[in-house]
Amino acid sequence: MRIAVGLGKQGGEERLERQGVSRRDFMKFCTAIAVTLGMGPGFASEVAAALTGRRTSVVYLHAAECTGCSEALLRTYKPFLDTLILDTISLDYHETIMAAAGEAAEAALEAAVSGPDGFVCIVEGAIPTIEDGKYCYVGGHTILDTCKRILPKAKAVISMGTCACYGGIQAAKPNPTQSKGVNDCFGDLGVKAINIAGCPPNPLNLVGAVVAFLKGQSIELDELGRPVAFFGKTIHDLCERREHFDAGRFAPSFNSEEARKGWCLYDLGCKGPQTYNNCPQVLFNETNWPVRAGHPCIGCSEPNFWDDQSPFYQN
Ligand code: FSX
Ligand code: SF4
Ligand code: F3S
Repeated sequence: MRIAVGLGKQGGEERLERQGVSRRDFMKFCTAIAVTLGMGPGFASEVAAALTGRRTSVVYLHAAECTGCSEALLRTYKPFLDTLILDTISLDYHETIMAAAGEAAEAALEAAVSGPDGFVCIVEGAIPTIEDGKYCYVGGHTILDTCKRILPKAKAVISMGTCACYGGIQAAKPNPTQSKGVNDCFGDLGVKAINIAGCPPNPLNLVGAVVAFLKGQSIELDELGRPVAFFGKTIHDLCERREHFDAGRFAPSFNSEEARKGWCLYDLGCKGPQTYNNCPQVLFNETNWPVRAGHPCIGCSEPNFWDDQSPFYQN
């Protein structure tokens, strides 16, 4: 089946076709991204054109983290993001999913960051800084040094996940490795990363930011560096249990009939009122989000949430 979304033969049309991604699935995905960006479903073809135009080199660096961000990215949607990103954007370096290893991987990184057309850099994980960053080595270099060398050269830097944005669990007290987020660490080198917060973040928010960049669209950020289009409202304001909160109907326990009936989880520890993210609108895996599944929001898109928002549960 052909993918006719108004792009040149050099674009993603043939690449997606080769991967067996149908036009219908691809356009469904583009509609979801357009809606995530707040552009409305009518802009799906613009999103498609951005994603299937000239390939943009993307370098994805792993620092100190659990790899949950990449796991979320790889399992999210149809067409699966690895197909889309590997074949549409040019993901030239990603330690978890690239075939190359050892010196070949190092060479791929060097080639990507010295190409004539520049590159976008995505960072996942926090940057350990104590003792010259020796608690996170990749390929014989500390991630601290690698980021210092690479990030200032990138056309755009995106922090994927709360660890890269603000330090995450690595920076939780007592933060033995003195881990920091990307902007904290490299702001004085002129790095201004877009923060796609969440632990893990929603992959559609990452793709939305990449699409906005490819389209040359300006991305409005809040004071914590997060795109307002994705992080402009609280979980509480978007929550489907909200009418129960407003009516004073609070579930008394996780295993209660009231919790199953959709009553509010505030008394069980929900941090939705102080957490900015679009989970209720965007969902994970087209399926669900924590509060609908009966789990309180733990505030995972906020700085220092491991310290500041815990205890996560009350009973
Ligand atoms: Fe894990 Fe990513 Fe959390 Fe951090 O996620 S899901 S610990 S934000 O860097 O891999
Ligand atoms: Fe707000 Fe949480 Fe209750 Fe939803 S479950 S209405 S986010 S307090
Ligand atoms: Fe995180 Fe709360 Fe969403 S815990 S995934 S911001 S519902």
